[in-house]
Amino acid sequence: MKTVLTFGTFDVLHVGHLRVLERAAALGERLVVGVSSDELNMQKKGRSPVFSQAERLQLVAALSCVDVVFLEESLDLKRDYLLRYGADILAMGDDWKGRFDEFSDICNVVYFERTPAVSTTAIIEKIRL
Ligand code: C2G
Repeated sequence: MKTVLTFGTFDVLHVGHLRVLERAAALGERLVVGVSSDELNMQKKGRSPVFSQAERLQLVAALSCVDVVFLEESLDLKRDYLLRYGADILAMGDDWKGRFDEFSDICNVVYFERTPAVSTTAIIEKIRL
């Protein structure tokens, strides 16, 4: 049974998130998703997510393509997470292209094209107007 792992914040869940998760799930039999903690998001993006980590975990876990969710608490623990969940494949959007190639010694690393013209930032802006 092939396990696929992916990471992300998945704030204000949208179709770009869904597509990358569905494509990742299609690569194997079990999809594990590391959802960034609120604190990690603050470090990565300099702002708090709109939805809390508990809400984001709940939303991602409810998707039919997702089998397991866990809280990603540090960017430096990727290798530990991959080993802990027995990942055969690490799948990420291509905004991270090349950034995770160092893990190709323990799993296959694949990057998917991002869905164009949809982003959490754009949605926040649209609502704000
Ligand atoms: N994504 C996508 N198309 C979009 C928007 C997002 O394919 N229009 C993908 C991203 O490429 C990523 C996933 O959806 O693979 C989650 O996106 P984010 O929530 O923005 O994730 P990010 O904060 O970049 O976290 O350790 C790495 C991270 O935690 C990634």
